[in-house]
Amino acid sequence: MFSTTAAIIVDLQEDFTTLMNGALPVPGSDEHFIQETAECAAALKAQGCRIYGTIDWHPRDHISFYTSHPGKKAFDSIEIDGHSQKLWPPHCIQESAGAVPLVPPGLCETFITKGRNPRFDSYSGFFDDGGVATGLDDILRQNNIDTLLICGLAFDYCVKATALDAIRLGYTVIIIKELTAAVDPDSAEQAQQELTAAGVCFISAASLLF
Ligand code: VGL
Ligand code: ZN
Repeated sequence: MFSTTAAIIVDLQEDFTTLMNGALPVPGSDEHFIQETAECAAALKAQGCRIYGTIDWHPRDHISFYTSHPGKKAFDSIEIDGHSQKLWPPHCIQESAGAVPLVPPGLCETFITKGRNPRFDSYSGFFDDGGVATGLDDILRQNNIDTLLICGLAFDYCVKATALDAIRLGYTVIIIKELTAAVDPDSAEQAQQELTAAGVCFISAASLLF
């Protein structure tokens, strides 16, 4: 029944979790959260839903790291090419333990990497800030996917950006709200409003599992 639906698990990686004491831990990303996500995704997969993962995959000198901007601190914001960029602690460095996805082996068909270009950030799983596609849209189209269930980290950054791009690309987008967690409650509230205005729906995990 889920033949044209895919689930996208966004950036469920060690560095974003409190469970693994990550470099940029998102509040609420504890053992229970990781387990619930794995269970829900496994149940969806058993019903024919394809599961994909995105992973943040940064070089050491990535533009989003405060360490790449002398004199700046973590969580400062700077202007880059006319947009505001938040500066993060170094996280999800390619090949490092912190970049490892916390998803059971074999659950995801593919992991789509993003944020590989040192000059551009990429909150969205579809395009980086320079407009370069990650390949996720092509993969979904090749598999006749028209509807996306989205969960993962962080709700107010990468989940939001991925969902908004998905809407622009013409997908029906449903966020599994309790299987997301936000960096900050204020930006989460704003994200919720933006997503709703864009036509994104919200659903509980329980209502997907019969
Ligand atoms: C993310 C901040 C920096 C995310 C990635 O996955 O939401 N947030 N890089
Ligand atoms: Zn990042």
